[in-house]
Amino acid sequence: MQIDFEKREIQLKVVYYGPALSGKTTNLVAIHRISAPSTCGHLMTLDTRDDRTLFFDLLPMHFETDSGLSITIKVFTVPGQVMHNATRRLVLQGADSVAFIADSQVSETMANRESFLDLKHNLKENGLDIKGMPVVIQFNKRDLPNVRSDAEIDSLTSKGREPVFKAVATRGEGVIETFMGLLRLTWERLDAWHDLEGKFQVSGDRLLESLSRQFSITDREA
Ligand SMILES: Nc1nc2c(ncn2[C@@H]2O[C@H](COP(=O)(O)OP(=O)(O)O)[C@@H](O)[C@H]2O)c(=O)[nH]1
Ligand SMILES: [Mg+2]
Repeated sequence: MQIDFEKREIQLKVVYYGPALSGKTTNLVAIHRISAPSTCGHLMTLDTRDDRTLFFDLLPMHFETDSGLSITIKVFTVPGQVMHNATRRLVLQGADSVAFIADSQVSETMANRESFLDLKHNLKENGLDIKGMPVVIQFNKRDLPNVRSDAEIDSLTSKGREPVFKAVATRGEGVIETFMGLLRLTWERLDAWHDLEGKFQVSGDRLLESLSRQFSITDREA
């Protein structure tokens, strides 16, 4: 995070992490589609022909709160393929929080687990600890057959520390909920460290309210 108290500016970096093809890019595409044009910059995606992210995607977002606080959020994805570990590690540098996008299909259970371990490992390599990092988990592709049951995911949710969201990213369902959940957690953590509320006179609730107005209601799930 970068803070400029005089200019009342905050810059955040959030990372969408997860196994290959779990829907990280699709989440960014949906956020971009639903966002007010004034909020979202150009979505930069670097996909290879076989539909797999080669390097990373970047979606820059910018908005102002009612109290005149200027917030820039850089949303990155990492490439899920095992071979791109160096890129994943690089993208994680300086991250303020992570959305872990899991693939709900039963066949992908192992790939999810390996990617989560890989996240832990790469955080450690960057001198970070997963316990100190705000992380939310999204179980995506809820529309497909042969996915892990709601009961199973609810049970994982109650056992884990991370907030869990269910999504169908291709339809935009659960995408904003995941993103807002991530930002809530990010703000809470940074506020605890830097007293942002005291310094900028803006509460997490007010901030999220300002942000949620940047998303068009019509495109969101009912
Ligand atoms: N059925 C279904 N397919 C999805 C969903 N989200 C993503 N996909 C598809 O999964 C494939 C990989 O998605 P992508 O976002 O490129 O994955 P990434 O490698 O994590 O960036 C694409 O063909 C998407 O259309 C979903 O919620 N449901
Ligand atoms: Mg991708």
